[in-house]
Amino acid sequence: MELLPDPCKDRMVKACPLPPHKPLPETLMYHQKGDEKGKPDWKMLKEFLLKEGPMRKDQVVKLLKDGIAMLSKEANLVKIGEPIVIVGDLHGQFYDLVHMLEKAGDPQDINYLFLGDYVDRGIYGLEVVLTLLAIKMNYPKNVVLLRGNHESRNMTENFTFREEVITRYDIETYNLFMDLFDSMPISAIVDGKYFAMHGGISPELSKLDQIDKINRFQEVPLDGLFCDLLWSDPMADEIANAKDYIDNEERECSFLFGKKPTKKLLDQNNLMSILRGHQVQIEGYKMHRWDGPASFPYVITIFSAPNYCGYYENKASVLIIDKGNLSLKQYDESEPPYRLPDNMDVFSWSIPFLSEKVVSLLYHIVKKGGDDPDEDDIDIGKALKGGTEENKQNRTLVMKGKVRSIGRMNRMFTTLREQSEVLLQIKNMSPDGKLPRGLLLEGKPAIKNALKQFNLAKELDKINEKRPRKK
Ligand SMILES: [Mn+2]
Repeated sequence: MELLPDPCKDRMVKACPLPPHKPLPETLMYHQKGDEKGKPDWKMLKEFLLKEGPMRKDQVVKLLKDGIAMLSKEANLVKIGEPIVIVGDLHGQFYDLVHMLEKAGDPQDINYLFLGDYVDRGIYGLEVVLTLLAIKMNYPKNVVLLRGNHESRNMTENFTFREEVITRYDIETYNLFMDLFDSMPISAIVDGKYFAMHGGISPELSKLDQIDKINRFQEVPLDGLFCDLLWSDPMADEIANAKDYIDNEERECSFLFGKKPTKKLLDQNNLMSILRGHQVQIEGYKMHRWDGPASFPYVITIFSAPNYCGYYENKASVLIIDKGNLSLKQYDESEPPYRLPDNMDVFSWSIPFLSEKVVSLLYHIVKKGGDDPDEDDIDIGKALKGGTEENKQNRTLVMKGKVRSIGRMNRMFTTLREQSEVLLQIKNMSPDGKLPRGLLLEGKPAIKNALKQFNLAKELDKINEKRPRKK
């Protein structure tokens, strides 16, 4: 393994391999012989992308076009059997996806159902989608990629994925990603017993065959059955028994669904439970047991992005169904090796250091000798007036004034640098890059308790759960 050069012997991460500088040749990206000939070598591609290897535009375009052709053939409601791993929201956290795949099992041995929200928030949406496509191309019947509410123009424009694709490629590539999202199926039946989708059920849904009548090859509508399947949420346990459906105020679209309509739909279609993602959970999952703590859950929420947005400190999990048994696999976050704190670019990261050093250099040049400018009470006004006979003395005073302001600037830069990592972290959570108001004044939240941190993150991030208004 070729490692990054370390001429000063001070590299922090010594085991960091050299990122590939050339795209993967076609002969390595695609299997060349046997039954797999012509299919993407997804393990090779995954390893290459893990090292932050670059892909040419035509390689991305080919994967997307083949993906669109493959996904377009599927029904709106796909059927898949067990043993199976069910994966919730990933949100561009590619290193966590790879870690999960290692933990949960090779797709050649076990089926996979992904519940959507592959992109936005995290910065590796492209890697997540392309790797999942490459896996599905190898096992088209054993891997299902459902569409989440973030797989849409509306969401990717308001969050980060559109920018991610346009920065790395162009608008044409972005439009192909959108065509791919339009072709993703919207729900699944697992093992004939579980009804899976990204969001939840809809007041418009009574029979499952209604789903296959939807025209899914379009942007997710603002209301109706298609919208609800990707956007609705289950009610909080305390109120789930009281109401059927109520408006989903947190999302500003779709509904919250309660126990009665859920039970009715499950009973009528001979199903056990609803499996869905869409909501971050501190343990990576939630069992919505609306008949009491010992009962079988009506709904299971699965969330598979650990330490969501780098701030929630939540665990992630996947649900495994094998021989009729349900089990959960939990995992923590994996650090991307090539990233500066909070995905800062090298300029934003280093400018505070640079300014601090330059100012401190200036301070020492101007200061001359050993006197501390803060100790003297300098009358700058008098110094600036400067009569001719006092000229020499006044020049010294002016100089001292300058030294003192540089000293102040120096301290400001130090504070700025110390605070900038924390502030950037919080800034990354809001899609428009704006800081939540009031937070700057409070400074760094000195919270160590994970639950408190989780609840704080959820509260600050609430605005991002809403459906963005049309521009
Ligand atoms: Mn979602």
